[in-house]
Amino acid sequence: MAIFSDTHLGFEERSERSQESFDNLESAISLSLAGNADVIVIAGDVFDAPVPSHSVLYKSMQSFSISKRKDSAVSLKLEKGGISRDIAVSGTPVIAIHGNHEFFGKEAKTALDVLDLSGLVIYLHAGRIEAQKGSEKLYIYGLGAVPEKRALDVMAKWGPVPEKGSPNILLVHQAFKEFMAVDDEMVATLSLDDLPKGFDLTVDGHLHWRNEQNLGDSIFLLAGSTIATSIKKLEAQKPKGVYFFDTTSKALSFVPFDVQRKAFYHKMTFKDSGPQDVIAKCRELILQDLKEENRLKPLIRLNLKGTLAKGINSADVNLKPVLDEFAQSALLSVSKNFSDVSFKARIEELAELQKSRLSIAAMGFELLERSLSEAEFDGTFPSRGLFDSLAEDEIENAFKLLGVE
Ligand SMILES: [Mn+2]
Repeated sequence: MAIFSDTHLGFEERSERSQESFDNLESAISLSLAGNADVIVIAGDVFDAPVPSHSVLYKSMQSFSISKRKDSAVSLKLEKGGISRDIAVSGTPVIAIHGNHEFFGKEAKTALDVLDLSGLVIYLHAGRIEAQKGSEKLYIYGLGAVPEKRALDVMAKWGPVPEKGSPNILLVHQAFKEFMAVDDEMVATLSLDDLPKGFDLTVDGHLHWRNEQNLGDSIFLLAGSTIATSIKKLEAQKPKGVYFFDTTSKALSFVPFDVQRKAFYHKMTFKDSGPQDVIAKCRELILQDLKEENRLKPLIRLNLKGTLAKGINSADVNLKPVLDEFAQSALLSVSKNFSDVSFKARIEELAELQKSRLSIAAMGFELLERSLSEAEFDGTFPSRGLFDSLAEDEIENAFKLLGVE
């Protein structure tokens, strides 16, 4: 079985990366066929937009049609809501669940419904597929993305029960608490502990970096995306590609794409720096990234933090000449998060902790004061008022007290 996720077809439809999502899907399917996969599964966010344009839909269908180049010996049966029906198989079947990007209400038909009707993809949601090859059976359960707030309830209500004596796979597309940073806007209700028991492998999409983890006898796999969208540190470190799950040995392996765009992420922390220091450091890192062999223009993301010299503010650091200099050789993005802004982020982080029911009061006034001193504020602001505002979840008021708006 071949596994990948988050193909985000149509990503940046109008930029110079417009072909990349399709090229990578084609690479993923080609690798799957070369690896003799009987079935291909995708864990959601097949499309980047809930309503893809006709040309995105057309190109997607073209790319998926590659799966017809090699026949698989499996027969498939869909079981959902007490009904069971055979699915006609041609080529190597592709089974997909929807992600948060392509779901917009129970009643509406999604782009995946269109692909399902065309016979290019089998769209699975809140059901299971029995895949049979000779005397061997495999069960693939799938639950498309649901709003994070409801994920825990929906999972419990659906309550998939794995089939004894056969390998069982579960496909989901949700955030899991264990993988979320405190300051992340994606709030999770599910923990790994909430996963239904007895599955040999759970595949999760959504989080675009890859990770494999053993949970007792089962494996929890973050499949990762096939394309870098927003570049996070975790994502930049690992190449994109396809996983293979051997249903007999229960072993997982990974095959990277032959050609892929490299991504570099740099968090740089400055201290009392002037614009020239910042610019020089940025150039140095970009040049270093460009020394590597890059068959496609690499993505380079610079996250600038820390403090600038007295009297210098963020706007004084003009990176336009650097961006222009490397426009032909890299896809650069820079975010300037120097002290004032990062302080705001820190307050938001504290507010987030408060929301997650770790009360501000429990964390203590002390922690807040430490955070404030790290942010190098001059100590003339009303700490206690700020503390109270945060404890009452009055974030606007907290910003006001600090003059950060
Ligand atoms: Mn996604």
